[in-house]
Amino acid sequence: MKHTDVNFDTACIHAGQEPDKLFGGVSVPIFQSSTFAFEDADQGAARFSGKDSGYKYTRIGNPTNAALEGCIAELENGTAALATATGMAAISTVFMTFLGAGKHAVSTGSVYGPTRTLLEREMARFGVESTFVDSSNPENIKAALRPETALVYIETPANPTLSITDIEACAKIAHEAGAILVVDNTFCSPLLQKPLDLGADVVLHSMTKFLNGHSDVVAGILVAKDAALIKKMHGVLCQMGGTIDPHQAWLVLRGVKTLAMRVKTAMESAKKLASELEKHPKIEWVKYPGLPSHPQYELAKRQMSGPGAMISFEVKGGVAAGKKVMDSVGLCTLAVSLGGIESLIQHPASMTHASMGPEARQQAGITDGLIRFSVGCEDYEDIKKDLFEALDKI
Ligand code: LCS
Repeated sequence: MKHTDVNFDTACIHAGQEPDKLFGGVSVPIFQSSTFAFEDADQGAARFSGKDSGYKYTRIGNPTNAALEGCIAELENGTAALATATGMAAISTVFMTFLGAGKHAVSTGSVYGPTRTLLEREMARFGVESTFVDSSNPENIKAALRPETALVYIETPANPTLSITDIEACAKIAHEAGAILVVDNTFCSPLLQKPLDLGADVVLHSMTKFLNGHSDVVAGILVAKDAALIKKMHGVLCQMGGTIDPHQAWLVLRGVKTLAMRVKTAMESAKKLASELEKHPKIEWVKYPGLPSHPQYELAKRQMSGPGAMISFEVKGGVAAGKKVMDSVGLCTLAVSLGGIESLIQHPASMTHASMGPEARQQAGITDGLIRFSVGCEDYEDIKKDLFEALDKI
């Protein structure tokens, strides 16, 4: 049953899932099996030749993984999806599928640190060239295109600058140049942004974040409207080996059931916290897509159905003062990652984006004093009290 005729919150609970055919279990069973028995040798051969679509080996496909893929494909308004062991496994699969010696990629400069490092260092070893631009102005992407550009990669809102990129404009630019547009939708989740509807060819997530939402799983996913793109990436993933484990897939399925309520709760707190922070005397600046002071506030309103739960800010007194805040929080946890039910605070320049190096960070607008706050689902007053008491310690 497709769930396209129900509201998003309902689809989070049901999409891709039917009661189990054997016993009627309401929760999708965890098929914790690496391999699947064939009735006879002919059936085994038919499965490997593709004549029989039954399961054969979990690196290639598994029913629990398929339920999760069906669920996220529906939530993103795609037709097919491919779940991966981590978000980086999804990103490396898309790069290994659509890039190769002599090809060129254009990417948002401010992306998750290892994504940039993967393109800049590892893909470069295989003859792939990459150009990083401030994609908040799509003209910068256009200017960086080359005849050999095969892939345009954007992250919006970007980690950790929260810069916003116009997906529709980038899709047009990429397609005119014969390239595909890949969008990392991790910061929004499909509740707030649907890149495939805006023309993106592939949307991906670190499901470690909002989709799973409980800081207890690492996982990733790729989604497309064109199932042929997913088939191509599936072929590469099967050789590369970054398949998700079925137990992990089941945990994400369970997490997704509460996606809409978690993101809405965290976002309501983030909206209040961002405007309170902006007024606070010890704050230098706040970047949050829901504040009119955000440089792409109008675009964010148009492209996203809500401003999300991620806030970046800098305190007066720079890095030393920022460290004092991070060392002083109690309820909020000093840890990387984001999108969990717990509020998390971290320092990108020395943590998530340290691998980029100072020059790339400066070019991407990631200042040394930037603090990233992932607003969780704790009571708003408790979050505010904890953070504001930490600010008082400066
Ligand atoms: N894309 C984005 C936007 C991310 O923030 C991350 C991880 C990834 C992809 C990679 O996903 P993973 O392989 O970790 O599942 N971001 C992290 C962060 O900001 N702090 O810790 C991890």
